[in-house]
Amino acid sequence: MPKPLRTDQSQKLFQEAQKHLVGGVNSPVRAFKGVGGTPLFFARGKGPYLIDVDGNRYLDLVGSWGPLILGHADTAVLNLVRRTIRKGLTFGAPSPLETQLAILVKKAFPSIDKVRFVSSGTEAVLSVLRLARAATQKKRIIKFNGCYHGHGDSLLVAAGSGAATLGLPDSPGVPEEFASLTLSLPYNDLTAVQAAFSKYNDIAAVIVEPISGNMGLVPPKKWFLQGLRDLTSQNKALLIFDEVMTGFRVAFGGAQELYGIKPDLTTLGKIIGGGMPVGAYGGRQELMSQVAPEGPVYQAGTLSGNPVAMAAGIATLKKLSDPDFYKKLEASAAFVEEGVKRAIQKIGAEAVFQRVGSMATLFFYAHPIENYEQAKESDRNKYAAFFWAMARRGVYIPPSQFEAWFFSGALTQENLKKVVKVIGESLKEALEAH
Ligand code: KE4
Repeated sequence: MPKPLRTDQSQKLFQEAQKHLVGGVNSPVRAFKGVGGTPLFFARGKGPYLIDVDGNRYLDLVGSWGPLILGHADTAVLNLVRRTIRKGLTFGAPSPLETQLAILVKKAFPSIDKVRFVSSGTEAVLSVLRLARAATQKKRIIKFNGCYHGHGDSLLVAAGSGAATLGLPDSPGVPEEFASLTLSLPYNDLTAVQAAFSKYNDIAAVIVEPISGNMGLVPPKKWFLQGLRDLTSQNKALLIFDEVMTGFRVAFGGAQELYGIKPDLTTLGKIIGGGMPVGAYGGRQELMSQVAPEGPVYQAGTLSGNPVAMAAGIATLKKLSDPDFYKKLEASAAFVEEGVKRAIQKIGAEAVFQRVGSMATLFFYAHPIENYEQAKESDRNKYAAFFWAMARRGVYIPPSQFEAWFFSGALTQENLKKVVKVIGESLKEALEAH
């Protein structure tokens, strides 16, 4: 049995942080409400490792919630950022780096003719919804239960991720007039989408996580995405793939490459900033040309396209454009999946491991999870015990059942073997405790 985790420094820092920062954090899921205990404060990361302020070292399977597909402090990324930062931090004016990153994004996403960079995934989603409403002259939006698209008012309806972790899928402060224009339907339920289109003739768009990571990892049913493509086309609504998490994650061209579905609009974030704050939205010229200054749909941002953030994104996407990268990453994640499934079987655990590419989640649930209603039934006490059992053994997974794990290209075969071993031991410990 591993020794208890020393968290004195994290506790001290958390106490101080709570006096000045709301909940001591700058994003709710970091407060560890989903697993209890003191949130870990980190001092640094290098390659596959995170080191916390008490000196505990972890193999990191969170990767800052997705951006760090190359691992921490990647040399190529840091070098280009260093070279860029010497020339200044921001100009509030165009710089060549923005065009460079846009070209890299378009190379990976043929559905995108024009890109607009913003500073977060939330901002990308806010902007793309405004564009969709303007382009269709309709108001209603369809989303799916358990999917999280950032904290924009229209989207905080039956939201996943941190909202689900805190049990606040609908946030106070969102006027019911806004919420009433958002229909949230069960994920993987095409009948419900069909019924909505039969009932309403003012649906501007369907926004979907093509692979849901924000209720834990829930893949689309084989026919789900094509069904959404057909229904939106038939009903003159736009299909928006929110690929903030899946873009450059499950394939260089995201879920739309993996499944061969062409959305009308796409949102991106996380990996395209390489660890710096970047979001983006893009799509066909006829849609994007409606955005200011080409068109009347207004959207702006002081630090949009920030050169330093662009540099981190460029260095990251250049490394990802090596086709071998995803082959190796798939082999790593498949190795872990195979080991975990063996452990689940050996222990006879009521648990299921779901994975697409290098995104995965282990649910404490008896059979495969297809939607949020099922995800909510998973045993969160067991997950919390599992989280701390893993942390004590030096592996850091998301502090919430409703999040995806992310494997990075920095994990070596030796690291992966340790991950599999630790998961088996932690599963046993969590199940013995509950
Ligand atoms: P940001 O505003 O957090 O950059 O992106 C919002 C967003 C939009 N769309 C999808 C599919 C997302 O997953 C996210 C953000 N993801 C969460 C993690 N599940 C961010 C972590 C957090 O909230 O602290």
